[in-house]
Amino acid sequence: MNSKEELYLKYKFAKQMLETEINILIEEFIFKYGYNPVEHVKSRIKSEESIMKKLEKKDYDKTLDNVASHIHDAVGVRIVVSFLSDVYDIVSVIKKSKNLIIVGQKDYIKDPKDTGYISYHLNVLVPIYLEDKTISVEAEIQIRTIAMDFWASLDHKIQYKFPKEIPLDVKERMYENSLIIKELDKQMMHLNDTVNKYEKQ
Ligand code: 0O2
Repeated sequence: MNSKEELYLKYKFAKQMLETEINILIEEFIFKYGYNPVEHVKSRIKSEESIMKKLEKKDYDKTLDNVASHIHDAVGVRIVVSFLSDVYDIVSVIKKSKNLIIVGQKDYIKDPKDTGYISYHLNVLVPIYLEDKTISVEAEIQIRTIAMDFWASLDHKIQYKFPKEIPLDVKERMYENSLIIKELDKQMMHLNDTVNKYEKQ
């Protein structure tokens, strides 16, 4: 296996490649449809501390081999869009990319997690063209609306605040709020569709 430095260099290259590919796909979409569905795009390489915590949670030894085989989101990109339908438009654009290979997908919009977490995840292989060979690095793309992102940010903060056990009332209220978020996203999408029809008249 590579050294830690080599592994992180691969993650760095994969993040750069993925950012470029996603920016191109979004710009092409805007050119084609005359509409920008994207609010913002954020990318990151998972910190060593978070990677180690995740291995521990999954019951794996903290080895580089295990990082390479069991951490699927060391490189991550989050695309935040305006409306629910935009999530699926962006998913379909990414799936059509000739440069990315889809190796997994999780539709937590159709099947939210028990916590209430709603989002769409795509796992992709990103090609990296080195001097003497081409390698692939896995990355996770999270696509969600602003409302889903709002919920996930607070949930993330709560998880940090209560690393051992989240109080039951907090858990329950977050779950109830996720239902509100889901309904709000539907309402906003329908309202936006209605407004678009007015524009066309
Ligand atoms: P962080 O700090 O955001 O990076 P697998 O990929 O199948 O081996 P994993 O990684 O649990 O297992 O898969 P999954 O379900 O796709 O979750 C990966 C990431 O989704 C998480 O990464 C979070 O970013 C996000 N996520 C999943 N569930 C929740 C949730 O209940 N609340 C929030 N706020 N985010 C969630 P990390 O490494 O757990 O966290």
